Amino acid sequence: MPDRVLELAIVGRSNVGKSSLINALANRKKLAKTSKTPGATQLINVYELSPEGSGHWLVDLPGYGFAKAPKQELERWRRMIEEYLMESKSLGGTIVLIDSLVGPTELDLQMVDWLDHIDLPYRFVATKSDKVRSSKSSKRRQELTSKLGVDKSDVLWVSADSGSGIPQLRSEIVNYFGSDD
Ligand SMILES: Nc1nc2c(ncn2[C@@H]2O[C@H](COP(=O)(O)OP(=O)(O)OP(=O)(O)O)[C@@H](O)[C@H]2O)c(=O)[nH]1
Ligand SMILES: [Mg+2]
Repeated sequence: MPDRVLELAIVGRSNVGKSSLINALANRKKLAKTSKTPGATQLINVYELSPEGSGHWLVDLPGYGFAKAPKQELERWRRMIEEYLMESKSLGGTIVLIDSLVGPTELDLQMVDWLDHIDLPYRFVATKSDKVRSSKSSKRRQELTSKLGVDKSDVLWVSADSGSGIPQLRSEIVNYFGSDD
């Protein structure tokens, strides 16, 4: 391990597109395992930004929510995610993913409350923007931001499939890590 590490974790409901987003950011197809079936990511996976040894880590977490797993497994994941978010000393912030089409779920709102409670900063990113028809886009964006209780400009809309919004998110991430130097 490098002497000093700074982490940025990707948080969100199972199937919201966390692992796909990491692949899009890295411009790789199969770096992080993705799946149509919720529960693809079952461990905490760490991706280091270049150069090797930079200590700048993007962290892919298992998702909360409707993963088709035995109750005991779900509970184990929940504890793993919560313990990681609470206890990692080098975690500086999170990206909270919200599905553009589904909008914030009860569990998403609970997670945000909890992040506020433990005082961990977050950035909202809405995933799968390609799935929202352009005629519905402005209404959908308004609904999503008002449910989150934030301004329009507080949510970045991205699509891992079309690549829309990815360059902006990539540059925000570079800035986040850059401010560490
Ligand atoms: N249309 C569309 N589908 C997407 C996009 N991003 C992810 N998906 C699909 O959504 C499904 C779930 O994606 P994952 O990246 O595995 O989701 P995850 O959040 O990592 O899921 P867990 O690991 O189970 O927590 C897959 O079938 C992806 O192909 C996107 O931008 N657009
Ligand atoms: Mg995943």
